[in-house]
Order: sequence, then C-alpha cells, then structure tokens
Amino acid sequence: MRLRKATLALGAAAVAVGSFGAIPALGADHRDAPLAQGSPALDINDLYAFTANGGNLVVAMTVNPLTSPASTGALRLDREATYILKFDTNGDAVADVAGKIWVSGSGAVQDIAWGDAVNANAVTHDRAIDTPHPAGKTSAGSAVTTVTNAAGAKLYIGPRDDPFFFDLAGFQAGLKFTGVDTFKGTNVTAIVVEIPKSVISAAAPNGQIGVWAATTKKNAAGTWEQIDRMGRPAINTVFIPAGQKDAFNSNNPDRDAAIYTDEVKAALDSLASPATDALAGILLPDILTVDVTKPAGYLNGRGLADDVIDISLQAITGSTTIGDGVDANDKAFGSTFPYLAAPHGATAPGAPNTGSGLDQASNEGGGPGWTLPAGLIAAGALLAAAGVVQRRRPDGERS
Ligand SMILES: [Ca+2]
Ligand SMILES: [Ca+2]
Ligand SMILES: [Ca+2]
Repeated sequence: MRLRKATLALGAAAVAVGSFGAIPALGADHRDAPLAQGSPALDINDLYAFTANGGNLVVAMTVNPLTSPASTGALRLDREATYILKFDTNGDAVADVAGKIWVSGSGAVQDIAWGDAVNANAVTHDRAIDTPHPAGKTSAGSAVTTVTNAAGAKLYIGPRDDPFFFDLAGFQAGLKFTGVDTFKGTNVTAIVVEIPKSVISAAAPNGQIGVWAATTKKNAAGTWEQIDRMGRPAINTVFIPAGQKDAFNSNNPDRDAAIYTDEVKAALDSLASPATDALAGILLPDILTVDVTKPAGYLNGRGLADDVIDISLQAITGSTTIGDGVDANDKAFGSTFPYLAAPHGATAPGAPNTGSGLDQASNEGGGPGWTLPAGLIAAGALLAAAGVVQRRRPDGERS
C-alpha cells in the first residue's frame, strides 16, 4: 500500500499554497522524491482505479499538488513529459498495455496526443505507441472537454478539486483530530480515462488488473527517464529511504520485490510490526490491483470516496469508530465522467490554445521544499501496515 497521498497524507510538509499560505501537507505521493518535488507537473499525487457506469473501468491520476484557486488557471501539463497509465493483465508486474498521453501548447487549454502501447512499447518510458487515438483538448476552469477513441475509451485532462481528504494537522498533533480537511479547497490537474467494460474483459478475462501511473521526461542526454510512478498510496514516501526515492521512482514494479524488500522489512521491523514478512510481500510490487468482478473499495482498486485514513486508523487501533473526523471530500464527486469534482474557484475557460505556445507552464520548475519528519514516517508506516493487515487481500493481489 503506497500511502502516498492517502495514508501518507500522513507525512506532512510545509508547502506554500498560493493564497492559502503555508499548508502543512504531504499527500499520498505528493512531493515524494527530489525529482518530483522539482516538477509539480510531473509529481503524481494519487492514483485511483474503480468501476463505474455499468462496469467500465475508470482510472484517474492527479498531478500539480496543493494548488490554490488563484493559481489554478496557470496549471499546465509539462509539454516535454509523457504521462503513462500502465496496465498489467497477467500478474507479472510488467505492463502489457499502456495509455501514453502528452500535450503541446502553453495556454490554458493544451492539445492532447495519446495512444495505446502494447507489450514492449507498454514498458518503455518514451512515446512509442501502437495505436494512436484522435487528438483532443484539455479542459480549463470547470469545463469538461473529453476525447473518445475508436474503442470508446474517454479521456479528460483538466483542473479538478483534489479528491484526497485528511485531517493532517490532527495527525501531526498526535491523532488529536479536529475534523478539518487539510486538503480542503485545493486543486490538482487530473487525467481521467474511462475504459469500456468490453475492452477490459478482452484484455483481462479474469477481471484482475494491476494499474500504476508514471511520468517520464527526457534527461539532458536525451534519454527518456521515469520521474515518478505510483500504484498504491505512499509506498515510496513511507517505506523507501531518502537516498533511494528517485531510484525507486525510476524503476519498474517487477523489480520492486528484489530491490526493496529488505528496505521495506527494515522499516516494518523498526515499527515492531507483527507481520513484517507478510506485509512486505503485499506492499511490493507497488501496483494498485483491481478485480472488476469483486466489490469495489480499497484495497480492491481505490475509489474516490474511499476513506483510506479511517480504514488505516481502525486497523491500527482495533477500534471500529476511530477516525480523523473527515469522512468525505470537501466537494461531492460526480456520478458521470470525469467523476472528480470541479475545481475550487473555477473561472470561465479561456480560448482554446492551438499548440503554438511559447513558454513552459509556470508550474513547471521548482516548488517549495519540504522535509518529512521521521516520526510522521513511522506513524505513516504504521497506518499503512495496519491498513494492509486488516483488509482482506483481493484476489488480484500479487506477490
Ligand atoms: Ca504483464
Ligand atoms: Ca478536495
Ligand atoms: Ca476519515
């Protein structure tokens, strides 16, 4: 379980957020490693995977964390980046299919290029695809512009309310919760796809799919490099040592167990976990598994409304009533695509951008730094571990 933003909103950090001033927050995967910290548009905050609309699979990733309404109009995806949703359909932690997405243009509405990659092309960090999809546009403000491919899959990219909710301040105060959602009123950039049930059935006849997200960009040598990746919340943030976080992000999940099991076990041992070996096997590889034939809910996939914090707290304490007092997002989720709530403080969308923009987005480049207090890491790990222990392992879980 990667307590990135979810449980890991547990690790908090002082992050200046526009008009909100200094908001102490560390999301499930917000600012999890140096490279991601330096590029908010490449920093994956959260990943969700759930069924909706008659059994379609919805996958959503968020970037550009902790954005104030005043700054939301300046949100862009990085034109030099590739945003990738990876799908493992045979349980070997190697991507079999990937949706690769990139943008051009620097205006409030950017031009979208996207396509499907399979087999070897699904594994690479570059823009190699096998099936290109029709070009589209990102959305600005509260507008919802979607692009649909020949298979009926829909894509939305634009500013949305951050679906994550958590009383981080209460957590930091030693579980003295006041029910205030630290992420209230903040926006992110969301990339949401809805894949027809028939496509999922064809790709994974047993209904079991592993999902993770990645952001990649060319380095100075011109080689595509993976900057961030995420399956479940907070794996990297909580369990991977500081000096290895970028390396973890650059890796692929099929190597997770071989490389990081000792690190994860050490972290669990340091917390006197009663089930180090079992937990390490569940935490790695860092993949969000979903069985579309089983009832939805974390850890079977991750729904927008899943209260990962309360699930974890209750697992730790054995209490069925403890919680952070934040039981829902600060905006209601939608019942239709793209499901995530409209952004806070949205303004009317501007004129479409034709792709001839000049400068990179203002949000690309450095953001405020932060450090993750060791105590929060430990507590976050405890929550993560407890959450995993008490939840039944979905059939789709591997390793
Ligand atoms: Ca595979
Ligand atoms: Ca929210
Ligand atoms: Ca809660």
